[in-house]
Amino acid sequence: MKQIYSLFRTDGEVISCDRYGNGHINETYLLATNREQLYILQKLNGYVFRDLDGVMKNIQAVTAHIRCRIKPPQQVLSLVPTRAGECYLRCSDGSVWRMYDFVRGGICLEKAECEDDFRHSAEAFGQFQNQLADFPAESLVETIPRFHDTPDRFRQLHDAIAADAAGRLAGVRREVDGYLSREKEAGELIRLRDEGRLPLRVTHNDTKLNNVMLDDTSHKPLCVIDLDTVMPGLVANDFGDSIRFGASTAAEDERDLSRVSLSLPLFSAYTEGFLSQCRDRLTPLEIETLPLGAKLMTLECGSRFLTDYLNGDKYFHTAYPEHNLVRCRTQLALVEDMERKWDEMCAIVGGGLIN
Ligand code: ADP
Ligand code: GN1
Ligand code: MG
Repeated sequence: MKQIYSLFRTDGEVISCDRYGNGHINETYLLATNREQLYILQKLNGYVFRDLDGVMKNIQAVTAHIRCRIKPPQQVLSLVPTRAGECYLRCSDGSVWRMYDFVRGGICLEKAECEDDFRHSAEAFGQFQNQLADFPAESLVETIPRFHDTPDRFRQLHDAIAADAAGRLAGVRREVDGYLSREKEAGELIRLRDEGRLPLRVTHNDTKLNNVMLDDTSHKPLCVIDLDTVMPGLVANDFGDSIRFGASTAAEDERDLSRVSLSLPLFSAYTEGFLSQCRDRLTPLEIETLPLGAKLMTLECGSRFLTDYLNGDKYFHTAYPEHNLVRCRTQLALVEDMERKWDEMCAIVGGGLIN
């Protein structure tokens, strides 16, 4: 690793470099120097992101835009340049590395410790929406084409079923049926977008709780991180992915499905925090479709886990062979619970029915 990190402009000599965090995509390391500086070093995932130069251009532009709009103590990700003055390093083997200042005084939670934690994460993503409201969306590179095109995700699931590349299909018929029986609903948000009824905005697209840092003492919003997927998208999807991950009563990879359900108090806290920051910017239909975002992002993410399981775990980092299967089961259980609690979810958000 030394030959990598020594090419960045760190303050002081690096004295430790250890794997860090729980992301499913990049390879993340925490670096400490003899001057007590901390840095995050990441090897970008070139299988997931085909245009790494585009990813880094987006991040540079978006962080520069946010930097002018935040109020202390809030922070924004800050790239550490290479000694050659570039914002990332491309090695001779094609791998791409970047370094960030470590966001001090912050924590990333895997699970909200209380409703207020979750409300604060919602405020962070609601503010993020505001900070980028006047960003020129057309200048952004689409870092993963059709990232939240849920019908396209189902097409990928069909391809994986047809190929059965890892020979795992026979063992997952029940899960396949669970997802395919909901395929019809998958296109609802895309349809409203294509009909011009839902606007495209600059969205984060990966709004998991561990992609936001909260102040480590007050737990107030501190910094939105993991900006690799900032692209034009739908607000309902940003809202929905947060709910999928953070309003579940169990971890994304819980094996005991009886522990998986949607917490309505957490759903309510997130709705309140998110809308407190950006309600005025949203159209009535955008607000009305927030629960649909929660259901479809959960359905979509689960179908992606199932697809990756069938493909032989090529996309998401896994810790054991059934990891993606376990994840796809929790997502399906969560969708089922959202279906049971649908009326309550809609009542919390407070909208009529979509036609
Ligand atoms: P992935 O795409 O793999 O999820 P992330 O960019 O989210 O990668 O980073 C993984 C984890 O590393 C985060 O969840 C967070 O805990 C930590 N992390 C990333 N960037 C920073 C930073 N600048 N300061 C502190 N922690 C960070
Ligand atoms: C990945 O990078 P990370 O771990 O924050 C994935 C998301 C999924 C999530 C599921 C670029 O997020 O889309 O919802 O895993 N990110 C990418 O936990 O595919
Ligand atoms: Mg992440």
